[in-house]
Amino acid sequence: MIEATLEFHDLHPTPADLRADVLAGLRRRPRAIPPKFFYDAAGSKLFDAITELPEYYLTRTEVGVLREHAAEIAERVGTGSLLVEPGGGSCAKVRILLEGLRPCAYVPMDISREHLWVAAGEVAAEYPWLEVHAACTDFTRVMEVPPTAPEGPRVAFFPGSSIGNFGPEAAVDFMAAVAELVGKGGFLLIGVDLKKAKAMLNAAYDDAQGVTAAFNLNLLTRINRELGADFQSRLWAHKAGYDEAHGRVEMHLVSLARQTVTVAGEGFQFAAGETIHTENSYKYTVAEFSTLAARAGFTAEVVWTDSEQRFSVHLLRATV
Ligand code: AVJ
Repeated sequence: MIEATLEFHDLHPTPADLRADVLAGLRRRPRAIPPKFFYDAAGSKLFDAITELPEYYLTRTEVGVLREHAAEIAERVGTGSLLVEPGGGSCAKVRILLEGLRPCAYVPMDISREHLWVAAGEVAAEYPWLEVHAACTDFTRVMEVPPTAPEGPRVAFFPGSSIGNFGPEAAVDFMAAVAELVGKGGFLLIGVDLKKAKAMLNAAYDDAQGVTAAFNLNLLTRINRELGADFQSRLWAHKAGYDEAHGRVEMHLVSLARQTVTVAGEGFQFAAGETIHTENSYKYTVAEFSTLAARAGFTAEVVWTDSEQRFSVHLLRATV
């Protein structure tokens, strides 16, 4: 009988960051709060519900591409690697890769502590041969392999088009940090959503059931709870849409009235119609993304897409 192996590391406490980033974001014009703060326990659950919506084609399309090419991915990457997943969250997609890759260890990193704890425990129980070294961290600040993890050729897995939350320049910086993490010859397997008709993008971020709206509005509930704020949900609305000029879907929270909100003791005035920008989701062509990857020190080994060219999965190799 093999014991499940789960090591849990808290690399980074987050409450102070929430306060500083939210206050700075509300003082700024236009006002903006970083999307990483969506993922408290309720937000992580709402995001998982989004991935199952009929309009949110991203997850099921990417899963299809990964399944179709899992054998080739394993062949190209080889077994025995150290598999690192920044933003591993619910650790769902990695299951497609585990049997083929047979990594020496899996390192999911996520900002959502409870969510990561549960998900990493499930992976460890399901794959008794696998060492799991989970790290609770804001990977946009601290991206380190925990000291208990074994050595092995490193492979980073960054699915879901999470890269789209960064602007192009920040995406290059992030991927350059990943290149450093995996080292020369290391791999990055990354999912990137593709540019497409506006109607399909708009529907994916403004679903009929209102789950994405609840996900966006949950940010205010979280801020109320954790920063002692007094946002009233009924005075705010979800707004999302594709901005062709920037090549990104923007999400905002719209103030439905002229109002004052107190956050951590500080008063903020909002005009009716004023927004808080909560997320960008950049969309790329395969060529555009390959150019960014090259600037970060990666070359494309292979790029796969689904038959309708909705979503791409790039297998990149670090050259520096
Ligand atoms: C997890 C960042 C990839 O941008 O599509 C889903 C988050 N926001 N619906 C995305 C999200 C609204 C998602 N990422």
